[in-house]
Amino acid sequence: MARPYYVTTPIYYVNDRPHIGHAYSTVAADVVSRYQRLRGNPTYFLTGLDEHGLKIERRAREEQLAPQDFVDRMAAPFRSAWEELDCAHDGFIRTTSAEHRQSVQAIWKMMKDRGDIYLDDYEDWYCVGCESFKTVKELLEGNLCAIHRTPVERIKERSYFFRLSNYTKPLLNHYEAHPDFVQPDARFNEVKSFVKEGLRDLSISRTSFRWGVPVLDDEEHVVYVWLDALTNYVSALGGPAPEGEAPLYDEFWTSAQTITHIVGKDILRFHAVYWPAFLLSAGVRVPSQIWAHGWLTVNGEKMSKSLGNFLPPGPLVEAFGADVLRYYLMREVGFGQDGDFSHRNLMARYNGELANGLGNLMNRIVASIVKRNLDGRVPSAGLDDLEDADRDLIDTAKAAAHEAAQHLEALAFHRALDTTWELVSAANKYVDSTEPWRLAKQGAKQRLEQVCYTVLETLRWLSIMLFPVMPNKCNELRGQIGMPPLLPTEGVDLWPSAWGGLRPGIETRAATPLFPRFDEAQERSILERLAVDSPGSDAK
Ligand code: ME8
Repeated sequence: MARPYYVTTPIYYVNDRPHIGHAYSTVAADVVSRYQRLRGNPTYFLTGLDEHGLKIERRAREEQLAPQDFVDRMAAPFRSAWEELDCAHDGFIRTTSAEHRQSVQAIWKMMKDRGDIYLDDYEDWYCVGCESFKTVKELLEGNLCAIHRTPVERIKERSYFFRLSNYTKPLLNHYEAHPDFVQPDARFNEVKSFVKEGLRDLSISRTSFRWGVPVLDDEEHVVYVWLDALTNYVSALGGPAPEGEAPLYDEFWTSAQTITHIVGKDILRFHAVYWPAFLLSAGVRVPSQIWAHGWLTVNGEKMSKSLGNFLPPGPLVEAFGADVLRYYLMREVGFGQDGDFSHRNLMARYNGELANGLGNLMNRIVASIVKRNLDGRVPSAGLDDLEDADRDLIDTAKAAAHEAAQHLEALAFHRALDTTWELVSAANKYVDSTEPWRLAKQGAKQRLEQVCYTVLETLRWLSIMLFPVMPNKCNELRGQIGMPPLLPTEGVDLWPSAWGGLRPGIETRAATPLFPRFDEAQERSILERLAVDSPGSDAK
């Protein structure tokens, strides 16, 4: 049965270049989409750019460019960053596209027809950094935005309002009926408390600048940038549209099994309160889940314009390769928790887990034992001759695959990798205890074959379990054990469950180590190239 899965990232503001925080959300969404595809589910992965609003208009002016020229120029680095990181999105939405503009106007009309939009005077505080209105309660002393620590602006103008206050109850009902609507749970509680206090109507248009989608039938106004931006999730699929008119929208929105919006915790309120309220008003289906991940610091420090320490992903990909960076991002910090990106921890995990763990397992068996003693071929091994140690490793593999799948379904990437690494360690221990080199020396051929087969088949399982996170390394690994690259196919579940898929007799192809270990001199030179100072300097 087809279970269409739709996963999205936030659409990033194009006022700056992509950094490791953006990469974090985008890699997570790519891992989800690759996992769903492996399970045979029709999957659509959307990312894109938020190109309207006062913040962008001002940045364009600073650069002395027309806003459209500015956003066109800024879109390229985002596209290439995701390409470099192997984030294989199906759609890349830009809010300045004509299709998007039509969708925003269509949603506006649906909300208006419902009687939820009215014109009034507006006077309040506004933070351009957040592109959001602020109540006095939310401000720091001196009228500073609590997030950006910059002065908010007083706005007094005629504005269209959305009757958000009418949606307090419907939203609370929706939360009650969908206990997983927001993840993690602690964040969901914050959202519920905020809504329970009662919602104020929301200003959804501006007249004091032009860079946005014009309001239908009143071109003096442009649509509030968050209503514009949130609509991207449906506009990218051709919606909202009557059934049959937009096949992607029918499949991945209206009748999708799961719609997951991955966002940072900074923009949870927009996604968990405003967006479902807009959709309820427009009579459009609400997404299944908003997953708010935590905030990354870099080497112990907040990334900020004033510190000039926005970390771009490009040089890291150059130094370590995309797969290693993806692995580190998914492994280091529990998804949902705040955490730190540390060059030194990346290096430690590379050497400890990838080179010494998985890479070593590969080398010991494929490049060494199988090549030297078994003519480089996958041996045959009967299930009848299994010993306890073999059975234990097979059981560990089965349990790990089952658990890792559950964790990936729940976007607990770090847990999926923990579980998978328990299998890597168990396999290395198995090699230590069965001592295949001794079996070879003793001429215990049958036992040697059994041991090698068990490890090779474990490696095949690992090549699937790790594929969502490290697609290239997994295909390299598969090549070395004589398997073709993984080709996810709709309707075919490729997740490992039956032992013995590796066919005896096929030729292994030991090649360069998957994860060559960095010695101290190499470590130093990489860190120098990445402009990270001497040891310990990033532990602040
Ligand atoms: O908010 N740690 O765009 P934005 C983790 N255009 N994630 C981070 C991060 C960090 N230090 N910094 C950024 C916007 N992110 C709106 C979104 S959606 C309809 C409109 C990630 O360019 C995280 O996902 O400010 C965060 O929510 C997003 O980038 C903010 O990107």
